[in-house]
Amino acid sequence: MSSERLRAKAEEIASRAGREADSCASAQELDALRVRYLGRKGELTALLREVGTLAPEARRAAGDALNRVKEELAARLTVAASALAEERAAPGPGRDLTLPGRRPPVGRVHPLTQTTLELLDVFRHLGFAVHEGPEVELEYYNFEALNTPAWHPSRDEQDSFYLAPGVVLRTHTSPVQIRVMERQPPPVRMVAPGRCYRRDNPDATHAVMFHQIEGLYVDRGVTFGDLRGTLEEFARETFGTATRARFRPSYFPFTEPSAEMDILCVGCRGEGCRMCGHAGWLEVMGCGMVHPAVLRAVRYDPEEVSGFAFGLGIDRVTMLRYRIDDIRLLTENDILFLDQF
Ligand code: 2U9
Repeated sequence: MSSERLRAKAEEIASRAGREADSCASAQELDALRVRYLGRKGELTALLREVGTLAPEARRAAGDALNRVKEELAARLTVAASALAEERAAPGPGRDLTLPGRRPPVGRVHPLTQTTLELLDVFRHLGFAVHEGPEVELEYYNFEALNTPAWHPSRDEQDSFYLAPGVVLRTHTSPVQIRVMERQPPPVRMVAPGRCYRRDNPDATHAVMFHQIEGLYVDRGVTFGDLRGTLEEFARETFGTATRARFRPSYFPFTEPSAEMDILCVGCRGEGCRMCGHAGWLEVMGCGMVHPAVLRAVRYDPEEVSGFAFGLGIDRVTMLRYRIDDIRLLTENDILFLDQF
């Protein structure tokens, strides 16, 4: 086909498409027309492919001409579409403009995020800086530096997600504190929020991806008393001024001595209920004095400084606050569930 022939054919197609566009009554019809003429298998697109069959010297001019026709038709269809939309919006029979508009669905801040932001406000109020760090961590920062020796169970394949030799999805946010202490001399007073990963069998209280806030205060003369005072104030500001807390001995490789902090059950004020498993107390966080081996790992002198550290599960605090009994609800994206917050 000669280039003149091609050009004439393109014009003919475009004007036919234009006429059809004027008689389209809906956006859907217009879209169908757009596909029929300008789509990958469209009539005009097919013609453009013919340009390749022309003699080389005729190709450029013909190609430009056909592209111009194509762009003009595309513009015409866009104009037709907005004219249709305006027409649809215009007052007319059967269209009651006094009807209220359709309120666009408004999202919510996820309950986990709400809790995280509130907890971070409490810690900022208690003088803690907020630091974040990588979720994909080096084994050294996630384990070694935290006095967790190679034989420690948490280092086993089945407990942690290894991405490569020496590279693991962090199992806690403690590596962030190590990274901060490496680049900052004491005093250090910080919290590190974020996602953590552990190979776990998901059930109502365990998820392979969960959220933590861990905190640390290292300075001269920091005592367990400072730990208690700080965490009891945290509990009052988070769960209410009437909150009572207690500390039970525990064990973590990176703290010595270690403890669990419980609060009087917010459901039954200690009487015993389903929420606290009839214990009257709810375990909310673990804590302890930073192990000297950890201080040495970041070249702090345990003779000079001491520190306390703590860690809490944000998912758990969120479940306590909103009386949620299955952690999976927090990540299943069920709009009916999320709409409550
Ligand atoms: C450094 C030194 C010590 C952080 C600590 C805990 C106790 C703890 C758990 C809370 C809920 C993990 O998600 S959870 O199951 N964490 O109980 N975390 S002490 O100790 C540190 C951190 C950093 C440098």
